[in-house]
Amino acid sequence: MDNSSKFYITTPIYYVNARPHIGHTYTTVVCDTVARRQRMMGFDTWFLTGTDEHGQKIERSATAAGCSPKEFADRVSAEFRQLWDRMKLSYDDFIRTTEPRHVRGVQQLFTQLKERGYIYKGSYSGQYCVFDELYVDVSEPGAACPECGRPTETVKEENYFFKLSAMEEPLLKLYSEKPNFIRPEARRNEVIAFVRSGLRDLSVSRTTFTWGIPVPEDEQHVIYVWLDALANYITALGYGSGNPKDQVKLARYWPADVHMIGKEIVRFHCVYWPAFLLAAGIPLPKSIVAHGWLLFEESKMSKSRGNIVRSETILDTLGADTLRYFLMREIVFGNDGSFSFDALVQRFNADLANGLGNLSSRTLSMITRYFEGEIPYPSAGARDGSDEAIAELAGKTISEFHAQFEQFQFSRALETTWGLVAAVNKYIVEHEPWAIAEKDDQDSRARLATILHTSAEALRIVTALVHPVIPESTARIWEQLGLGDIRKLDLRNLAWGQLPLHTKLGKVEAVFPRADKSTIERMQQMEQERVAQGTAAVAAETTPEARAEVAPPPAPAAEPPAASAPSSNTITIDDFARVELRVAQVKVAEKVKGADKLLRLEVDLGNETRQIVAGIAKAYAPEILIGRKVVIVANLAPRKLRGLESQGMIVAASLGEEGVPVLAGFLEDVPVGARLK
Ligand code: ME8
Repeated sequence: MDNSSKFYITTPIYYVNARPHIGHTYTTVVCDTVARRQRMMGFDTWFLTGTDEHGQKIERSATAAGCSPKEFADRVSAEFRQLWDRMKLSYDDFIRTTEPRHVRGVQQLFTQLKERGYIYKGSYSGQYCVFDELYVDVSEPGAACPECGRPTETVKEENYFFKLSAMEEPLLKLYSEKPNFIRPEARRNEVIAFVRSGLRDLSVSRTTFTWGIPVPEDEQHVIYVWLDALANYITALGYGSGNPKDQVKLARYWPADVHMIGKEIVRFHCVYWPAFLLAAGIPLPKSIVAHGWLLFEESKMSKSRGNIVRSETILDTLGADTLRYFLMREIVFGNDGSFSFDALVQRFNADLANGLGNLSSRTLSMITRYFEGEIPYPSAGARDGSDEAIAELAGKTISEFHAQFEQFQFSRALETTWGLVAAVNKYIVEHEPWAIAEKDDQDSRARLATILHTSAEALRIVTALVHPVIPESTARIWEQLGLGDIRKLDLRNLAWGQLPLHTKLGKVEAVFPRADKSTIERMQQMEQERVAQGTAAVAAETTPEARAEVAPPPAPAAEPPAASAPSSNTITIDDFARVELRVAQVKVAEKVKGADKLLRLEVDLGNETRQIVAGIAKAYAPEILIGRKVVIVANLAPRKLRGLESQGMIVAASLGEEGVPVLAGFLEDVPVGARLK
């Protein structure tokens, strides 16, 4: 991180078409942790988050929910903000793209780009993915989006275009001159390869819907949602305001030090955003840092997959610090990481309840018991090598923690710190201060004082270092140590030996609750209830088409329409019982050569693996199916498609005239092999 005295960090602004889940919480918590530490390191810090509220996707979600886009956006944006407030996240500003300050700023940016000759009018005909809000390079109407596999829509419009092609060379120069502009390295390489493959001009306006920011002086057009959204990073600081007073923040904090994002929006941030800024003559952010995905049941947690976990469930049981600690410790920043309630509780018990919790309650309660609650004096004569070893390790921990944290290696920084926690817990067990306390002689008393002083000093150092990660519990430990308000701590000066002697401890009490199997069950139950409530709410609010996406009714996809039903159109329960519907998990998915509609899948049924050939290639990219649980007709007679034996059929809703398939799935976790009855 750059070492000037200001620090500006941003999260992506989240779409309001989905309620917040722990994937959004992950990015926001990482930024909150970084912002908190920067403040403790003396930086004048500005932390921005917010919501992205325009575009066709939101407009459609609102229509499906039977309300206006603004009403819809108000509701979901408030949910995000309430969650961040409940988690006591330390954001300095929350921007909504429907706010006048943002609208004004985006129009100003558009005008600036046009005046500088980077925007021109032309016509566009091609495919658009509404889900990704992205123009895609596929030619066939309805072809699958290469990013997400959903069917694209044909757009024929007169549009404004941004001269992205002119930015190819300047961007490549930027990436090579500023190797830290995109992190981590793997993402940087992907972006460079993408730009080297050639950039085409980008359509930056739409006329087929209205939920967006009007193009200045040509109000039939609304500004492309990504140009709108990306500008939030400057409009929130006052860019575009006519009033110089509003622009103080812009002068102070821009350029951003870190734009933190998930890896799926790298192209927008690392290609489009710097291109817009270069063209507008606005300084570039210092770095864009992309993290991996939080997976649940092996695939990316997202509303559309229905495999989300809500932060509220964890807040209601184990508290915000537990969730924060888990996200920062368990996920190796930059990589994908899995979430499970089991892993959460295991991590909590091992590191927080038993690790730090134990160190804190043992040390502080022994000081209370044996020294009337005052930090004792560690006399030089009573010291030995083991105390020195702890002091040395603490010093090393401080420098390693800082170095690792600065490199965004949060998990390693915490691992390092917990190395100190474990060493001190071991030191306490080995020295048995409770046994020494039984002896009355002066030497034992002095030794006891030294051991407890050493433990308390190490506890102080750990508490200070991890305050940005688990702010609430460390603030409590700090108070129990008798050190007052931890927010006043300057982390730059943290060193061994600063614990003031004879400090009177505060009231000592356990900081972390206990968790066991019943906690996991409680969380799972809460999730299921939330999902059920959510589904009921969505079902009540949405149109039949949208409902089909939430809970797709079974219909054949790979097969021709079923043989005509009996005239009454009813079957008996016995007829139905003959159809063996089972849950299976996709292990392998690949395109079938020469058949652009077919995918070859290998699915796990629990006790066997089946090959299924399914006509879903136009709606699903193979890679997004891996790990997904699907429903199959398991007792269908095998048949050959393109020379491949299909041993069953995958169940999907069939939408529209073209019969676009939407796979059947479950919102709750279901075991592989389970039978549907
Ligand atoms: O893309 N794992 O908004 P969005 C990790 N509005 N992070 C996740 C995640 C997961 N499973 N799911 C979401 C948009 N995120 C645009 C951004 S910015 C100018 C406009 C986090 O609601 C992650 O940070 O789809 C990801 O990039 C972001 O939420 C996407 O949020």
